[in-house]
Amino acid sequence: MERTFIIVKPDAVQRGLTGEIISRFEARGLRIIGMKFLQISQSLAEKHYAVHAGKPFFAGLVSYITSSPVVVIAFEGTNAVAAARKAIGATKPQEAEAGTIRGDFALEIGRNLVHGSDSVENGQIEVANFFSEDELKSGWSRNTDPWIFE
Ligand code: DAT
Ligand code: MG
Repeated sequence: MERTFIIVKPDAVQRGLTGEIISRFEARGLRIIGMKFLQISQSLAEKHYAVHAGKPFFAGLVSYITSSPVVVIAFEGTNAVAAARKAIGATKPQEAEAGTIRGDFALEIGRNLVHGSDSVENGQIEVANFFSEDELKSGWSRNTDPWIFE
């Protein structure tokens, strides 16, 4: 089953939007396989955002993501990566459609509330960066699964 990695970012936790954001993915049908509340270290932030190292916004991005606790979640489901990205909306909140998390709750790129993996490969890598395999309940089943997965 495809996996994706979500961060409910510091601004979302501080603003009391944690439940709202998790519920968007849960209601879509994605199945939680791991979830933790933690403050991301400098080194883990730099690893997670390594693709952006050297860009002008990198220092601010690392400082923001490490500034306060976050909720990290591993989800699995059919097309989990694309489904979560659709629910999140465009990187720049002013371009995000209404009905998406960023389109409904955010205004600025540096306070865009939520991270979601951008490819199936990165989904695997990011889940592994934040969770050990024994912290994941991969493949557990919900009684509702036959009503979500065909
Ligand atoms: P996304 O979070 O939608 O996957 P991304 O991977 O391109 O976007 O960038 C990661 C984060 O970095 C993004 O959520 C906000 C920040 N960011 C990206 N581009 C930026 C820019 N041009 N100026 C400021 N922050 C930026
Ligand atoms: Mg990204």
